[in-house]
Amino acid sequence: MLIKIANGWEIPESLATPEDVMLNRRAFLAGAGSIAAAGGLPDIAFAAADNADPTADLYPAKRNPKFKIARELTPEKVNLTYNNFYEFGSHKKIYKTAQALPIRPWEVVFDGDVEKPFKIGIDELIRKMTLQERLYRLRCVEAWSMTIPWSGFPMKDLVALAKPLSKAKYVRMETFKDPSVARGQKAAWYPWPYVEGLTIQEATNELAFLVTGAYGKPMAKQFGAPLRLAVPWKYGFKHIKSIVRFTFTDKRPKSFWEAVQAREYGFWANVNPKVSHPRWSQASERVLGTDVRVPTQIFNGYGEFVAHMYKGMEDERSTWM
Ligand SMILES: Nc1nc2c(c(=O)[nH]1)N[C@H]1C(S)=C(S)[C@@H](COP(=O)(O)O)O[C@H]1N2
Ligand SMILES: [Mo]
Repeated sequence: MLIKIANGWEIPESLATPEDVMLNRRAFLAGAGSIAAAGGLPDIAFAAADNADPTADLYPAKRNPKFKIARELTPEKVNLTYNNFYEFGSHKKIYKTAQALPIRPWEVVFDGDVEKPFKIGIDELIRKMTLQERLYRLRCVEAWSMTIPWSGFPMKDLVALAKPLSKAKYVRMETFKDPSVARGQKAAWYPWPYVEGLTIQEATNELAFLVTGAYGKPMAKQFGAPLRLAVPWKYGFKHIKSIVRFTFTDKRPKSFWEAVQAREYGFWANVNPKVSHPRWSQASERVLGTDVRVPTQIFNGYGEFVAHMYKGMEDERSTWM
């Protein structure tokens, strides 16, 4: 187990099944002030992931039991209607505007320090990989969290496909850029497109995961379809959405948020409850879909997988920002 079952808010992983999500959703929707009670959600929130998706037959993917969690899954409806995706607005209710994103055809470019640069269609890429499901927690730098059943494949499999040269030390990832569908990209004060980066060591860590689906089906556009990153020991902003390019490089990439405000959002962004954001504490987090706050954990509770990568850097504030 990653987390000892010690507190009342922790439940056994065996309860965190899709059925449980259904039960939770019912309980949540029955609760006072729920969105549904306020008049129902437009069906468009679920426009996700219907049978029209060319990879729909690959879901649900087999769950990998190695990645256990001790929290309930966030109800799908909560997750589908509370998102950060600045391309579609700087607020959390972007699920409707995000439906404008065309996710087929979708090409992904591999370039930089690789044996041979190439481009591949998303369906061909997904079918080269073996999909699995992992239950991961997500801790946003804004001090809220969710638990999500992602489907996808290990990033190390994608790195192997890319065949980086030994001089590559980092992988830089880029989101699509198309202000005609993503109106947020008309905001010229942001350095579009969204960019994120990892070291090659991080990208090939077994936790680093490329997400293609969620809740047992191809993922919804608001989650970052058709390809999004999950690095659960890092703050949410590292989880770049709707990726179109992987560039291997010997230079540390400057990420979108680092370019906006380097003092607040650094390259490493490893979760640490003891290192405050310059404007708020990171000691605890609001669990979306519930009314509880829980203590935040070092590396978001994933230290056993990742702490070794940061040996000797523990005292550097920048490791945590
Ligand atoms: N392209 C892109 N990726 C992004 C963002 C964004 O604005 N644009 N927001 C990030 C932030 S701050 C978080 S917390 C997560 C949110 O993912 P979710 O909406 O699926 O919860 O996506 C990350 N990936
Ligand atoms: Mo975030």
